[in-house]
Amino acid sequence: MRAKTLADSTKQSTQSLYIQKLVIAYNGNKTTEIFMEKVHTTCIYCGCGCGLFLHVENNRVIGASPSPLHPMSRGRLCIKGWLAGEFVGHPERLRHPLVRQREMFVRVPWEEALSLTATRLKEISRESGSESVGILTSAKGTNEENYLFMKLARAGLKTNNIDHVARLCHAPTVAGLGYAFGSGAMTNPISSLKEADAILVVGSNTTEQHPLIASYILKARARGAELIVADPRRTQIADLASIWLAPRPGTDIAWINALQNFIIQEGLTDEDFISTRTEGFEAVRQAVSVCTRELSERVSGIPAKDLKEAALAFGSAERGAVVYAMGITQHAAGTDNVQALANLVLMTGNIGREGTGLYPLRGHQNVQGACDMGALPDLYSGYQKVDLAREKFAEAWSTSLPEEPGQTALEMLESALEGRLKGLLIVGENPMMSYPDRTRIKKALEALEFLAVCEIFPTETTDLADVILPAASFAEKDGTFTSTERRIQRVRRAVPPPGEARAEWKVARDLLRRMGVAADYSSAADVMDEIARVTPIYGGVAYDRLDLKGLQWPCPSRDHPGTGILHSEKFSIGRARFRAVEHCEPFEAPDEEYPLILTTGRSLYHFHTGTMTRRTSLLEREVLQPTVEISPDDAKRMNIRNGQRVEVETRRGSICLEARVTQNVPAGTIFVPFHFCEAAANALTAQALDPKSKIPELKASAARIRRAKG
Ligand SMILES: Nc1nc2c(c(=O)[nH]1)N[C@H]1C(S)=C(S)[C@@H](COP(=O)(O)OP(=O)(O)OC[C@H]3O[C@@H](n4cnc5c(=O)[nH]c(N)nc54)[C@H](O)[C@@H]3O)O[C@H]1N2
Ligand SMILES: Nc1nc2c(c(=O)[nH]1)N[C@H]1C(S)=C(S)[C@@H](COP(=O)(O)OP(=O)(O)OC[C@H]3O[C@@H](n4cnc5c(=O)[nH]c(N)nc54)[C@H](O)[C@@H]3O)O[C@H]1N2
Ligand code: SF4
Ligand SMILES: [Mo]
Repeated sequence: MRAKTLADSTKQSTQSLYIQKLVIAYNGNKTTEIFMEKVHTTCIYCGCGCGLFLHVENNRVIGASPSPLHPMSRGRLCIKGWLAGEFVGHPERLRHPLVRQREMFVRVPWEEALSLTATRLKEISRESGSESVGILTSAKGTNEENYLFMKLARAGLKTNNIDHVARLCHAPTVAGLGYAFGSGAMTNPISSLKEADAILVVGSNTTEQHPLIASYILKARARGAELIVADPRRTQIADLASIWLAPRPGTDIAWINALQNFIIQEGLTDEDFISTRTEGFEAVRQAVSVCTRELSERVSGIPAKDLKEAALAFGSAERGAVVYAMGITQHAAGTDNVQALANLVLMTGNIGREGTGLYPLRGHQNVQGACDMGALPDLYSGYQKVDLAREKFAEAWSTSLPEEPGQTALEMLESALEGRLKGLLIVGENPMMSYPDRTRIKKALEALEFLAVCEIFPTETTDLADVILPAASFAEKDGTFTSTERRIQRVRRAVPPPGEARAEWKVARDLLRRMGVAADYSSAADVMDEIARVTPIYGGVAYDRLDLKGLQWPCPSRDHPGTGILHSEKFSIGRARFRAVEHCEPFEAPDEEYPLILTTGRSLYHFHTGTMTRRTSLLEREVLQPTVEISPDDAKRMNIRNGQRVEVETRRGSICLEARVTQNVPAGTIFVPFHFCEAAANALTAQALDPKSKIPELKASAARIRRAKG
């Protein structure tokens, strides 16, 4: 008998766009039926926000595949997306609530863990004041979770001490573009990039960190668009560029101002746009008039002729777009860096049209959403200021709310060191690995009287907790994520959580109730309904509207289709604001003792502190061990060979790892990714903060390197 092909024997038993049930009947000697389900959801890793299906068999995730109809990813995923399901079923998942008893973690019922968390935080707040407690919430969590933890801090604990890793990421964007445009969000949809005639990419390793966004940039490049990349390292996107500018880390304002000066001199500004849609240009014109290309060359190391070429290419483009990420924001001058780029797109009139715009690439898959939900010490959901919106929220939640803005993430930990902050709840962050100056962070967390951590895996941070609350992962709960293009998309429960692990919207709800705040939610959709009621930019969002495409905010009402391009007619603040900025040296300049600049970041295969990607076999196989990138010149001078073990040291600490000698970093700069606990980059970094946004300078520290002993 002819063996049946898979096609013969595959029946689609139900077919909806979101959940496809397949019955595969294998017809060999006997018939075996396998039930497989494909559940449509959103990738857990980066801010691109690709759509994918999780494949489920016997209540286990067995794989993932791209969503062909997704408006941005269109049937494509990067390698992390294809493997996004693997960590879900990992045997090390946290399965039960745990409480520390005499240096041991002991399993306790949920009731006990929740009551202990609520009681301890409330007790501390009663005894030492509400500013002695705080919450760090998660850019890995859903919007609904972030909203409820924001509510828990404000309504439950009566504090505005609520923040999350956006503080280490795009806080300068929220502050800088909030001032310049009235909104810190990406101005255009990702797809708009393919229509640009010139794209300037600054401090973004786009092909590795935002692969799907890179695909749109490369589409424009293939069409003949100019691609200018400014990165001290020769990244893949720098390699593909028409012009590569390699500034010394921490010198971007110097060259961006000089670029603007040349654009102004050449008459390449958009005078009409400047006069009708902006204010404050004259001050910028004056400030940059002294920034010559020669001066920029001395400060940044970028040859004057390359800068001229870049200025002509960008300035003469009909549609110019500017893309940036951590190379711009993670500096003590982060907010000024962002403003410098805002000045550039404003003076060239590159805003509000297809193919133009300013693209801050949000990192975590839901860091945009966590900010939108008001997991920030000075803002409620939808960027409503604490002082202006307090009464509105007090009425909506039928409770009293705190007046003073709270502390930012690093300020909270600094308060802990000083004994002022005593109780902390951390939801889905791993500060022991991701925050700068690890020794100091450890001291701060150890100084707390009470620390609760809600996580999916044991981490360096859960090690220090008094209570560990096991969370459901993205594959095990309902909710929404908002991607970097402001696209609010569904996350769907595909499998049950392991053991007793729970979706955090339930955890937050139960903590709210224990603190006497009404929390009447029976599903994540109920939470979204409340978000929509109190958050004008999410006003028209409801689960029944979030089909395969999601919705881009602002979406103020049920009949509003969502917004692709922002600021097309006018800015929410009326006119956009120029602000003059000037270069100042990074907090820690290299010197005789520490002659190199250490810059830190990421690689394609791993995500941050590695909790998920280092539990994904194919990804872990790609990068066998941590390395420090060093230029051939420096390596020769310091007698270091490729593959040798070296010690990298700063004034904060030292780590040992393998040297990778490469032309891709310039002489004088070394690069270490922060994924690896065995060589934690944040043992080296400092807590030098940008005064405007309180982001730490993670991209420039003075360092030295030598062959490791033994
Ligand atoms: N694979 C993977 N993807 C990710 C992540 C991950 O961990 N792994 N994380 C996500 C998150 S949260 C984020 S925020 C993004 C980050 O995405 P990116 O910001 O693209 O990544 P980074 O490696 O932090 O830094 C980007 C580049 O900045 C350059 N740089 C350093 N200093 C300077 C400087 O002073 N000036 C300029 N012009 N450039 C400089 C570095 O050489 C580096 O190539 O990635 C997201 N995507
Ligand atoms: N030196 C240096 N340091 C940096 C940076 C840098 O470039 N250089 N970049 C900074 C930036 S941009 C960022 S965004 C931060 C990232 O810093 P973090 O956000 O602290 O890093 P992650 O490893 O992504 O931590 C997220 C945690 O959430 C957990 N998790 C995943 N899903 C869930 C869930 O559904 N629920 C719960 N409760 N937990 C979950 C994961 O296991 C993981 O431990 O690092 C910052 N630190
Ligand atoms: S590009 Fe980002 S969102 Fe898309 S599959 Fe890769 S990690 Fe996931
Ligand atoms: Mo980030």
